[in-house]
Parts: sequence; structure tokens; C-alpha cells
Amino acid sequence: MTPEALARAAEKIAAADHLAVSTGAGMSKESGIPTFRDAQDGLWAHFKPEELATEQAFRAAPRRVWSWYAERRLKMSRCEPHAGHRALVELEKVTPELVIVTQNIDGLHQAAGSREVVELHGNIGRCKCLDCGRRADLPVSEHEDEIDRDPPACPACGSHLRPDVVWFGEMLPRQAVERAWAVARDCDLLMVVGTSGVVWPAAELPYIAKREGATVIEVSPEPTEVTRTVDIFLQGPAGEILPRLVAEAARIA
Ligand code: BV8
Ligand code: ZN
Repeated sequence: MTPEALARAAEKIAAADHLAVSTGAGMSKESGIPTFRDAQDGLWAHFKPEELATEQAFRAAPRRVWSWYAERRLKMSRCEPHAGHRALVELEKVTPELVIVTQNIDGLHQAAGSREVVELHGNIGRCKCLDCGRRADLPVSEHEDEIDRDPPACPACGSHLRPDVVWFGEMLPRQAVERAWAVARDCDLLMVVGTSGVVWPAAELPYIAKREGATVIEVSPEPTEVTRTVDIFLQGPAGEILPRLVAEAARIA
């Protein structure tokens, strides 16, 4: 990332009236959560996320899919927000009504203190019933040895509990979509951080913002599907770039 690109981006942020941020798995990488581009490790090395994160995979092998989420939930519960998440909280001082639209299910933006977070793909910390849809609390503290286990039963109907996340082939939560699409339409500046721009419909957000005349800034260590569309590409990791960018924007604002 060149100093000129950083300065230009900081000026845009300082001048923005309606700033939105769209984040993907890369935003959580420096907190220790592997992205979907990263090869899966351990038990899951020979599975692709798209093969496990579906209702049919869960119905076919509930124990396997529940255990995959239980292991991810345990790992995520031990991860902390990094300087990039905290920079986005600082950014609320420059642009109070900042909205973060995230594809991430790890809750790290909320843990860092961001006030307005729209979760397009749900949250791994919540679960609901596979059949009657009722929300249910997670069983108390899943220990390491309980990772490999059957899903708990729904207290209301006895069916399997499942993670309250959006699986491939499932609709995104209507309210989250309405909110996110309105934010992308109404913003005058959209920052896209840590997403390869491959998964739809979340991938559409920068194109909507662009179509409505907004400036789009991207933060990623390598070019993505979105890069050719953006106005300013800041190449590098979120944990490094966002704190410098927000500090510069706050200095100018
Ligand atoms: C739907 C929750 C239909 C679960 C997730 C063919 C073409 C186009 C679309 C489709 C198609 N076939 C099927 C589809 C639709 C499908 C889709 O898009 N598939 C993809 C694979 C092609 N979409 C769906 O199924 C969606 N639903 O379409 O419903 C429908 C229609 C009508 C009626 C009924 C149904 C649902 C999609 C949601 C799936 N759930 N997550 C879970 O997590 O287990 S998706 C999951 O994967 C994430 O949430 C995220 O969205 C996606 C991963 O993408 P990224 O976040 O971008 O992460 P990625 O690893 O790809 O990239 C990381 C980036 O970070 C990289 O660019 C890297 O350079 C960068 N990076 C790395 N380090 C850093 C960094 N950046 C900054 N700092 C760093 N340090
Ligand atoms: Zn039920």
C-alpha cells in the first residue's frame, strides 16, 4: 500500500457522510480464525466448507457437521478482536452511524465494541431447531472431549439443534438483507475488508454501492474478485492497514 493511496482513502473517509464497512473471513484472520481460502486442517482436512455447511450434509451426518461447528465455536471462543476490529470501533468517533455488514459468524466485531453490526450469515454462538426453528441455548460449556458428539435435542420438538448460521443453499435472514442492501444503496463510502467476493448474495454489496455512486475502498493482502471494481485498493492485512487508515482519517476530520 502506498502512502498516497492511504492518504487518499483517509481523505475519503474523513469527508464521508454515510460510511459502511463490509467484512469477510479475512477480517478475522489476524485473530487466529482461518479463512475459507485457507486449507482446512485436522479432522476436516479432507472436507471443503461448502460440503459441510449445508442442510443436506447435516441431515446426512449430524454428528460430523455438529462436531465441525463445535470445534470452530470452541476455537472462535478463544479468539480476541485484533487492532483492525478496534480501529473500526474508533472509526465510529469519526462517523457515528457507521454500519458494519459482516459475512463472519464469529461475533468479533461485537466483541470489539462495534455498535451497528449486520450479520448476513448468522452467528456460531446461537443455535436453533432444525425442524421447528425455535432458538435454543447452547449446551453449557462444551469441553474438548465433547467435540465429537451428536447434536443436542430441541427442547420443544426433540429434533436436532443446528447452528444458527446460513448454510449454502439457504436464504439469508430477511431483516439482515434488507438492512445491508439499504446501507449499500445509501452509503457514499463503502470499505470492503477481507473478502474474496466469491459467495453470493453477500458479494453483491460493493457493486450496489458502486452503482449508486459511492466510493469503494478495499483492504486485502491480495487482489480479489472485487478489486477491479473498487476506487482505492489498499493492499495488506486488515490488522495493519485499518489502524493507520483510521488514525489518518481522524487526524484530517
Ligand atoms: C443462496 C456461514 C439461494 C456458514 C457461509 C454459483 C455461482 C454463484 C453463486 C452460487 C453458485 N452456486 C451456488 C451459489 C450460491 C452460493 C454461493 O455463493 N456459492 C459460492 C461458493 C459460489 N450462495 C449461497 O448458497 C447462499 N444462499 O444463494 O441461497 C437461495 C435462493 C432462493 C431461495 C433459497 C435459496 C448462502 C451463502 C452463505 C453460506 N454461509 N457462512 C459457515 O461459516 O459455516 S459462507 C462463508 O464463506 C462465509 O460466511 C463467507 O461468506 C464465505 C467465505 O468468503 P470470505 O469471507 O470472502 O472468505 P474467503 O476465505 O473466501 O476470503 C478471505 C479473503 O480475506 C481473501 O480475499 C484473502 O485475501 C483475505 N485476507 C486474508 N488474510 C487477510 C485478508 N484480508 C484482510 N486481512 C487479512 N489479514
Ligand atoms: Zn424443535
